[in-house]
Amino acid sequence: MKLLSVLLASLSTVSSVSALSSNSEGSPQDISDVICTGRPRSTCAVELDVPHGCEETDSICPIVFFLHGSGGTNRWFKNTSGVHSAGYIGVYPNGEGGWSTGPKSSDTCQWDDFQCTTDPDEGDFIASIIQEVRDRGANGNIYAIGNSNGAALAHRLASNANSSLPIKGIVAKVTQLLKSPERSGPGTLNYNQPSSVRGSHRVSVLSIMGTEDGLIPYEGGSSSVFGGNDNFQLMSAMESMNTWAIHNGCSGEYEMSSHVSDQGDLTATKYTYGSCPSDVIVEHYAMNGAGHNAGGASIDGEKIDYVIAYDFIQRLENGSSGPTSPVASPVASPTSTLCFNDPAWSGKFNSAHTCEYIAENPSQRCGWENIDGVKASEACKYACDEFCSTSVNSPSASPSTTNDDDACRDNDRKFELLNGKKKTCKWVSKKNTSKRCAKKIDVDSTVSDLCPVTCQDPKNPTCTPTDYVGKFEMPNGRERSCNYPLQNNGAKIEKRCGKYAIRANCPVTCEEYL
Ligand SMILES: *[C@@H]1O[C@H](CO)[C@@H](O)[C@H](O)[C@H]1NC(C)=O
Ligand SMILES: *[C@@H]1O[C@H](CO)[C@@H](O)[C@H](O)[C@H]1NC(C)=O
Ligand SMILES: *[C@@H]1O[C@H](CO)[C@@H](O)[C@H](O)[C@H]1NC(C)=O
Ligand SMILES: CC(=O)N[C@H]1CO[C@H](CO)[C@@H](O)[C@@H]1O
Repeated sequence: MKLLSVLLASLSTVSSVSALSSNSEGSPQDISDVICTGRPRSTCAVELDVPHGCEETDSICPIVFFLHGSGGTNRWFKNTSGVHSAGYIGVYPNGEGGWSTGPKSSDTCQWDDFQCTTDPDEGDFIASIIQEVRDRGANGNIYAIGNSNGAALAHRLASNANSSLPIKGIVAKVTQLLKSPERSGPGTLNYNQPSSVRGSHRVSVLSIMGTEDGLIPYEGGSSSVFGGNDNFQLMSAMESMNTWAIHNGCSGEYEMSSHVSDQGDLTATKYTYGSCPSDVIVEHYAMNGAGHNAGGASIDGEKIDYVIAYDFIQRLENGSSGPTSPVASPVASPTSTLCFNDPAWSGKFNSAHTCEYIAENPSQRCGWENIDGVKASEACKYACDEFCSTSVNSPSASPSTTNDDDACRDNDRKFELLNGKKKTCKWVSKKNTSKRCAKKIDVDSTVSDLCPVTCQDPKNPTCTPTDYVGKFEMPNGRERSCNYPLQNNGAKIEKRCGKYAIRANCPVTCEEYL
C-alpha cells in the first residue's frame, strides 16, 4: 500500500512536466523548441544526450555542458563526448558563431547596454537550459567544458554561479578570465569575474593554456578577438588561476609538477592549488611552448578531451580534492606519474643544477645527488628515465598518416554549375545553403557531393570530417598543410581558416581550434 502511494506520487510528479528520457548513443534529444523560442538567436539549437541509467526522476548523473569555440558548432559533440560510457548527461548548445563574451560584430547593442534585448543573453540561455533539465528530474551537479571562446563562456558562467546558475566545475581550455570590464552584454548573469560580495558560489576549475598562444596570450592583455576594443583585457593565466583560488577559499599557494605532453616543447607544468575547501579543486596546466590548439593535447599520454577532463569531474563527484595525485585517471597508464621532474630537486653543489639542467646531459648527470643524497635518477625521472623520453619521442596520440579517398571533406577548388558559373563550397555555405546544395552539377550529381561537410544536415550529420594529412595545393599554387592555420601559435587562425581551400582541407582544425 505504501509502495503504491509512493509510486502514484512519483507518477504524478512525472506527468506534470516532460520527464527525463534516455536516448541511444549518437542520437541526442533536440530540446531547441523549448529553449530557443523567443530568443534573438538565428542558429539556436540545444541537444540533450541522456545515457541509459540517467533517465529516472531524481537522476544524480553529472550534467556536462560542452561549449564549442567561435568557429565551431555543437554538431560533433554527440559523436565525440563519450557521455554514454562516462554516465554523464551531455548538453550541447549551439552558439551564434561563438558566444557573446566580448564585443561581436553581429551585436546590435553596445557591450555595456545591459538592458539590451536584441542580442543573445548567454547567461540566461544556459540558466534556462539548466532549469529545463532540472524540471525533467536531472538533479546532478553541473559542469561546463569549453574550448577557446567556449572556455571564455565557461569562465563567465562560473563567475555568475549562484542558485540561478549552479555551476560546480569548469574545464577551461585555452582562455582565462577577463580582467575588464566587470560586466558586458545583456542581462544580469553577465559578470566577468567571480565575487564573494555578489555571493558567487565556489567553482572548481581545471585550466589548460598554451604558454605561446598567439590568439589568447598567456600573459594576458588585449587580443585580436576583441576587435580593437580596449575595454576588454584578459588576466594573465596565473592571475586568473589566483583569482579562482582565492575566491574558492584556497590559500593561493600551489605545487608544481612536470609532465609530458605531445605539443609545444613536449612538456607541461601542472599547478595544483593547495589548502582548498575539501569540495574544491583548482588546477592549471601550462602547456610549455604550445599554442591556441593546446586543448587538443595529451598529458602523460592521456587526452585532455575527455580523459583528463572527466577525471577532474570524477574527482569532484567522489568528493575528494585529491591534491596529491597528478592525473590519477582510472585509465592512466602506470607510467604517467613516473615521468616527472621534481621542481624542488637540485644538485648538492649548485642550486642551479635542477632537473632541467640534468636533462641537458642525462648520461653524465643522472647519477648526481642532492644534499640529502637523493639521486637525480630518482627525482628527475622525466630527464633521466629512458622510458619517459621514449614516450616523448612517440606520443601515443600520433596522427593518422593517410588520406582516406572517400573522406568527409569539402572540395577545395572552384567547380562549375550547369549554367557555367564557377562557385566554391564557401559560396554554398553563405546563404540558401540547402537550395544551393541541391543544384545539379551534371546528370547524376549535385553540389552536395562536392561539399559534403557544408551540405550535411547539422542536426543529423552523416559524415565526420577529417583533415587532409600532408600537403595540399592552394589555388595560388602554394603548398600548405593543416598546420598552417595553427602556425605562430594560432595568431592568424581566423584569417587563414577564412580561405576556402584551407577551410575545406582542414575542417577539423578550423572548427575545433578557432
Ligand atoms: C544570481 O546572480 C545574479 C547576478 O550575478 C543576480 O542578478 C541574480 O539575482 C542571482 N540569483 C539568485 C537566485 O540569487
Ligand atoms: C572515484 O571513486 C571510485 C569508487 O571509490 C574509484 O574507483 C575511482 O577511482 C574514483 N575516481 C577518481 C578519479 O578519483
Ligand atoms: C535566397 O536568399 C535570399 C537572401 O538571404 C532570400 O531573399 C531569397 O528568398 C532566397 N531564395 C530562395 C529561393 O530561398
Ligand atoms: C562515439 C561515436 O559514435 N563515434 C563515431 C563518430 O563517427 C565516426 C565516423 O562517422 C565513427 O567511426 C565513430 O564510431
